[in-house]
Amino acid sequence: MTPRPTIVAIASFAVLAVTFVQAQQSGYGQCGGANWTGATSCVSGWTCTFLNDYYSQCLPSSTTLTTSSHSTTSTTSSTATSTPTNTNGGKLKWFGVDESCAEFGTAMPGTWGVDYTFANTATIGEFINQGFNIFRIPFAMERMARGSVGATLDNAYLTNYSVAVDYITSNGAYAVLDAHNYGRYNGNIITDTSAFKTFWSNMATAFKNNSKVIFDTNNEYHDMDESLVFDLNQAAIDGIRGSGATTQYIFAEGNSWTGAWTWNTTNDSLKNLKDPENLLIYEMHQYLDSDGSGTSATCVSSTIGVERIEGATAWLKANGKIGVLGEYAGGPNSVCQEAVTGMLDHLTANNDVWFGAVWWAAGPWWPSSTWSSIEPPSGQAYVYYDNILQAYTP
Ligand SMILES: *[C@@H]1O[C@H](CO)[C@@H](O)[C@H](O)[C@H]1NC(C)=O
Ligand SMILES: *[C@@H]1O[C@H](CO)[C@@H](O)[C@H](O)[C@H]1NC(C)=O
Ligand SMILES: *[C@@H]1O[C@H](CO)[C@@H](O)[C@H](O)[C@H]1NC(C)=O
Ligand SMILES: *[C@@H]1O[C@H](CO)[C@@H](O)[C@H](O)[C@H]1NC(C)=O
Ligand SMILES: CC(=O)N[C@H]1CO[C@H](CO)[C@@H](O)[C@@H]1O
Repeated sequence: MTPRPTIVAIASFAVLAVTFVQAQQSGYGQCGGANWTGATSCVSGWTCTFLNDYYSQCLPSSTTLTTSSHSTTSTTSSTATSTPTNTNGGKLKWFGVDESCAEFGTAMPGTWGVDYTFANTATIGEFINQGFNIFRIPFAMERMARGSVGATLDNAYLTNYSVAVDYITSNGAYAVLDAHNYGRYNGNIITDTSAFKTFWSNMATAFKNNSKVIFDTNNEYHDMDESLVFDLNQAAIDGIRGSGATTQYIFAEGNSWTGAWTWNTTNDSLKNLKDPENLLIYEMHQYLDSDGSGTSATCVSSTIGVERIEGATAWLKANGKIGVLGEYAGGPNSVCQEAVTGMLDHLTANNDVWFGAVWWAAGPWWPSSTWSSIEPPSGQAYVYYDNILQAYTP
C-alpha cells in the first residue's frame, strides 16, 4: 500500500526543484514563522499559509475554495414531510472527519492557545478539495455557555468557533456543531432539561440561517438513565426547532458512549424521539479495538467492523430510522484497514439507512505520531488512510 501517490510525487519533484531554485518552498515545506530565514513563497500550485506564529506552511492552493466570511448563508425554507432520503446513488451522502481541538483540555473555560485551539481552515480546505463533505467540530459547553448550561453564549468563543463552521459551509460542505460533553457540564450529569433546551435554542438562533449546519446535541452520553438521555435529546430538538431553525439536520446520540455495537441493547427508547421537521439522524460511534474505546491501534479482526455495526443497521431498518457513524478509526495496519473498509463498504451498501461516516480525528494539536490523527500532512492516519478513504467520498 502506497498512500497518497500523487501528493508524494508532487512533493518529491518540488524538493528536487528547490535544490536549484532556492526562492520557492516545496509542497508542505515551511515558508514562514518566527526566525524563519528560508523561502517565504511556494512553488506553483501551493500557497504559503499561516498556521501559527512559529510556522507557516506551503499547502495546496485551492481555486475552488472561498475564505471564511463569518457570515451565514441564507437558506430557502423547505419542510421535510418524511424520513430523509439519500439521493447519492451508490455513495454515502456524507463522508468526512472530526475536527478536534476546541474541546481540548480540562481547564474550563481555560485559555486559548494553551488549553485549546480551533480547527485549521487550511487543512480543512485540503479535505474539501479531495471530496470530503462533512466536518464534525467538537466544542466545550463550559466555554460556549459560561457559568451554567443555559447561560448566554460567549461571543468570543462562538466567533472563533464560527470561523471553521463558516469556512466549511461556504465551501459547500456540512459542519456538525458537536457539544462534546458526554451529557455532563463541569463533570456533573446534566439534569436540567429546560436549561439544555435554552442552550440549544441559543445555538440554533446563532446558526439558523445556515442550512449546512447540523446540530449534534451531545457527544457520547454514558452511565446515565436512558430516560434522561431521551429527555435531553428531546429538549434539544424542541429548543432548536423552537428557535426557527427548521431546515437543519439534528444528530441525536445515545447512551453507552453512543456505541453502534450496543445500540440494539441500550438505546431502543430513542426511536420515539420526535422531530417535527423529520430531519433527525441517529449518530453512533464505533471503534474496532478489543474494548471498543479507540485507544488501541490493534483491531480485533479484519471483519470486526461489519460485525460491530450490523446490529445497528438492523435496528435502523426495523424502525425506519437514519444513522450516521460520527466517530470511527482503525490503526495503520492491514488488519484494521480491512476492518475499516469492510465497515465502510457495509455502510455504503446500506446507504438507505446510513447517511455517512466521520473519522476521529483531525485537528491541529494532535501529535502526528497519534495513530488515529488524520490531520494533514503527517498525521499517521492521514498518511496511511487518506488515499483509501477518498474512494468513499460522495
Ligand atoms: C528567535 O531568535 C531569538 C534570538 O536568537 C530567540 O531568543 C528566540 O527564542 C527565537 N524564537 C524561536 C521561536 O525560535
Ligand atoms: C479567539 O481567538 C483569538 C486569536 O485569533 C484569541 O486571541 C482569543 O483568545 C480567542 N478567544 C477565545 C475565547 O477562544
Ligand atoms: C437571518 O436572516 C434574517 C432575514 O434575512 C435576518 O432578519 C436575521 O437577522 C438573520 N439572522 C442571523 C442570525 O443572521
Ligand atoms: C445487536 O448488535 C450486535 C452488534 O452488531 C450484534 O452482534 C447482535 O447480533 C445484535 N443483536 C440483535 C438481537 O439484533
Ligand atoms: C433502556 C432501553 O431503552 N432499553 C432497551 C434497549 O433496547 C432493547 C432491545 O430493543 C430493549 O429491550 C430495551 O428495553
